[in-house]
Amino acid sequence: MVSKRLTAYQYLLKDKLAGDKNRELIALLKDIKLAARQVSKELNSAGLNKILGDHGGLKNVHGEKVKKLDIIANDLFLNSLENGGNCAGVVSEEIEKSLIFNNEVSKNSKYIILIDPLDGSSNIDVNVPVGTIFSIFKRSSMKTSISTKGFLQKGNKQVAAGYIIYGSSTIYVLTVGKGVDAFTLDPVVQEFYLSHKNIKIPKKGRMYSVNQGNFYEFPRALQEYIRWCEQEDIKSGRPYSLRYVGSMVADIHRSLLKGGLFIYSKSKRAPNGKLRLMYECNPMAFIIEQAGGLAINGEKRILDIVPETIHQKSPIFIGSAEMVKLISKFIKSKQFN
Ligand code: FBP
Repeated sequence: MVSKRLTAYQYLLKDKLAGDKNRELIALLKDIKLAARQVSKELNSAGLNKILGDHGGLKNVHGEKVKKLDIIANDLFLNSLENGGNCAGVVSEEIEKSLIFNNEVSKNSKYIILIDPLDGSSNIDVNVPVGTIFSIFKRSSMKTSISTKGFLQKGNKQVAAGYIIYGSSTIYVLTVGKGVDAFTLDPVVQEFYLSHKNIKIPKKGRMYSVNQGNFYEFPRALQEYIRWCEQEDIKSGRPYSLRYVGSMVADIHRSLLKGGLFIYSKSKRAPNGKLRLMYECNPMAFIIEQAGGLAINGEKRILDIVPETIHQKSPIFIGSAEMVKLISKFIKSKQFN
């Protein structure tokens, strides 16, 4: 019996990105899938190949220790994107400056990409799901060569965004602005097949996700929201369950499928939070909004933030629409600084 499953490529070609004008974007997404398969393979046997642990004492532009697998993932994505010839430049969490591809093919590409090659670094060595997050824009002009400024576009200008979660399965979640679909990697055929079509995030959930270890650093509005989640109230289904993996991709993926609210707030130690607007918050906000959820920074819609720098941070409250609306009420009515 021949399987009628559709690969990610076939599904996009037939459905979400039908038509010749999208061929270059489909090809760019293929380059991303190639690197994702390579990263998945490296992660699956990392313990056997001495690639766990820190990369010497190296620190990235955020002052965070860099893992060997951060570098391996970064190299695999850059290699596939540069040699694929379907993107003109990249901003990566692991590189301080933007990288412009000047080879004959790439320089005429109309797309640029911002990427977190391996999200959830603190979980890499302990076999807890980690991921890759990416955000794709069109170049603001084909007449001029691109510069770092060309990457500083509002999130509502994204043409595609996605993540790959390397967990018990390797799953690739994608939006091209027409809803959200997910594709699961068949490890034998090494192909991503459509497994979840037109995903809708539940309007309401019973799980909240926050690093509660920072509780006393949080604004009072958030402290009060967390206390509210813990209180017993049959009618509203409280107490809610606290679920925090510590990999944004894993915490967002659970919220997308089961409903819930993911929070990485500002705090006394981190006045702008920790997560990066351009390659963590923006792509996740585009995906969750396309699935029917919401994403704010505490004051405004993440996708409406005007970016100033490529590695800037932003607080984020993202997930089921009713839960984001409620925490937004807490923030408006209580002290949030
Ligand atoms: P990177 O690993 O890409 O730097 O990502 C940041 C991250 O690991 C997120 O995945 C996660 O949500 C958050 O940091 C966890 O931070 P903390 O340990 O402060 O709770």
